[in-house]
Amino acid sequence: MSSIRNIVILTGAGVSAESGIDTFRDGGGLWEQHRVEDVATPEAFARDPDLVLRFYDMRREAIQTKQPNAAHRALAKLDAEWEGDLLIVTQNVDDLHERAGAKRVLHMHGEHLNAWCMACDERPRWTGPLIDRPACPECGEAALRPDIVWFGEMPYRMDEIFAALEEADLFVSIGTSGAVYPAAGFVRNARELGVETLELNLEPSQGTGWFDEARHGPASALVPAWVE
Ligand code: BJW
Repeated sequence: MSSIRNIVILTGAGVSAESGIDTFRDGGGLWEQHRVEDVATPEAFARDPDLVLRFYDMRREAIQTKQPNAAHRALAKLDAEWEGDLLIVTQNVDDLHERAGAKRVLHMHGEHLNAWCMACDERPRWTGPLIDRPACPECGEAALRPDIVWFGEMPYRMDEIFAALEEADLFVSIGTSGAVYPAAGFVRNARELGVETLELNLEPSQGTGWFDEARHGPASALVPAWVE
């Protein structure tokens, strides 16, 4: 990596799989007879808020029992030691990158441990359930929803992500199927900008052909080996 100074790392559910957090598409993405595409939408929330809130309450509770794995720890070490620019853009809504010690993390699809108040637009830290419609600690309205980017909603901080890609020398995609846009398009954006690209994934992703290099295997082995 001698000629590399600025790095953008995209992570997906595969990086947390070995911590015991289910991925979306490996097992069919089913939960209570719904595909994630049918549960994680504003329309689903309007149609059946109890179903959607239970889905997220269950997962918010579960992630708090999980621990970072060797892939999270290797990325945190790289973040601590890398002197150039580095940005971990994660599609994951868990907090395992941060709990491993990473600082330069951007959650483009939101965070389980935040709620979003639809009345006052605040995003209070939230570790408990939302199903009982608790009051927003800022404005008192019972208008909290998960702070999660659903299908059809705009992912967060896209300007910062594209600015980082423009400055990058290396783009690394870890543990993501390449099925969900705009993240799935970052490898093409990077290629167009002349950025070197590397995939680290259990198996070839949908976009694997776009990468300059692809290595396949579990993130807990591939990521530490790449970081060393
Ligand atoms: C391992 C491993 C191990 C396993 N080690 N690896 C038609 C064409 C193009 C686009 C669209 C279209 N129709 C609609 C769209 C847009 C839509 C979209 O992409 N839909 C697709 C289904 C086609 N996207 C949107 O709506 C987004 N918004 C948007 O586009 O706004 C407009 C816009 C345009 C241009 C610029 C900017 C904005 C919003 C997307 C929101 C995604 N939200 C979710 C749900 C979050 C809530 C929740 O958690 O419930 O985010 S969907 C879900 O998928 C979640 C994930 O972050 C995301 C990506 O999944 P990920 O991480 O890749 O997981 P998996 O399961 O798919 O893959 C895991 C991988 O790991 C696999 O490859 C395994 O092999 C691997 N793996 N174990 C290493 N141990």
